[in-house]
Amino acid sequence: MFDRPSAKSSTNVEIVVLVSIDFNEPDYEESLHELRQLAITSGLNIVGTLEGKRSHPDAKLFIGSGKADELKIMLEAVDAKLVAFNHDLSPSQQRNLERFLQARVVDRTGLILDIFAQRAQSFEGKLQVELAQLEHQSTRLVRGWTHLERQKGGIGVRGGPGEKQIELDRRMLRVRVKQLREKLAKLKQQRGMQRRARKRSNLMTVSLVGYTNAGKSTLFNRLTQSNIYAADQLFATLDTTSRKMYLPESGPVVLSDTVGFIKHLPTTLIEAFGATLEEAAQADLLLHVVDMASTNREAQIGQVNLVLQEIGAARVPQILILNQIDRLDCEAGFDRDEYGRICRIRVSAKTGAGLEFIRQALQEHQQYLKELSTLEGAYA
Ligand SMILES: Nc1nc2c(ncn2[C@@H]2O[C@H](COP(=O)(O)OP(=O)(O)OP(=O)(O)O)[C@@H](O)[C@H]2O)c(=O)[nH]1
Ligand SMILES: [Mg+2]
Repeated sequence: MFDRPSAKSSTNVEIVVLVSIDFNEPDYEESLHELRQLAITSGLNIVGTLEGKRSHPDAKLFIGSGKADELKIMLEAVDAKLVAFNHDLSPSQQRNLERFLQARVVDRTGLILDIFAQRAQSFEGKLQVELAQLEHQSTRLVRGWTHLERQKGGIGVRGGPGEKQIELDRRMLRVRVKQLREKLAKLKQQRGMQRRARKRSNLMTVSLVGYTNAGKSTLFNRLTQSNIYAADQLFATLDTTSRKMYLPESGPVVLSDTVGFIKHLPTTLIEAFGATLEEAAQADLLLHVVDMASTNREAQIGQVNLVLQEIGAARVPQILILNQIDRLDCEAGFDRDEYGRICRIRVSAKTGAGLEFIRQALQEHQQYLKELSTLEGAYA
């Protein structure tokens, strides 16, 4: 993986310069902060950040020729061979920049895909990431790779599982994409079968959804007494885990933890992760976990709802879980909506405060579903 000595710092970590342009967006600072986290999570060492303001991207070099000159000087000064943009670049912008800078350029999507490639654990997860990487890259294959000497890479930050593909022609790429799609379709079928079996057994299914790093896995562990990986990093979870959770009065429900969302979650990823994300679309109830202490929480809630819409989960009933209240001066508790249903719960997955309200809400929802099916039965 680490095969380019020129682009490493003394600690053997690849160094990167970040580029972020303010197009007058309200959450610009947050998105730059997020880019930093993405780069760090991806294992890169940030040695500089170039910022600028523009009204719109430059068609050829995205940042314009003046800024590109500045960037080139900066790269030479710190001897960096990798640049990460806080934006999505067109294939030709990426190509032009790489030629001009004599460095590799990744965009925001490329960085996210690189993290996913490093994190993928399950067979299905790996296939999904490879598909997303190939789809992101397929439009970029025409680039003249010779201008970057004989460096490897180009898919992801330093070449992920798809690295070998860059050498292949488009036709082989298409064959691989087709293969991956077929394999994933099979896995999707299996998932569907498992889901139907669960439905037959009448177990209520609940999915944890939310912005990355909100605390979904920590909450999942608490509620199901499990010990899955939770960490202070973006996209700690990629694979869906489902466990039974026992409610004191009404017995088991199935709780699923899954991949977190982020602003501009690449559409290639949403497509590739379709089967995993479908878990949420098919659930009886969503627990939308929010980091209540984040200054950007309203925007994050909006982003998550957008993705839910895209994956067809917008109509699944949702309870907002305002997590991490221990970081604020806030009491655990809940609110009900105009129909008397619990719609918002304030908890701390870390201390366990308020978890009884989640159990109560699940119990009430289960009761509600039972009444609904009795009613449907009566009118059938
Ligand atoms: N203070 C505090 N920290 C929390 C709480 N819940 C989670 N965390 C921390 O937040 C970080 C992220 O938690 P995770 O459970 O991995 O978050 P996630 O939503 O599963 O994140 P991804 O899988 O990366 O999308 C970890 O360092 C947790 O320890 C909480 O209630 N209070
Ligand atoms: Mg997680």
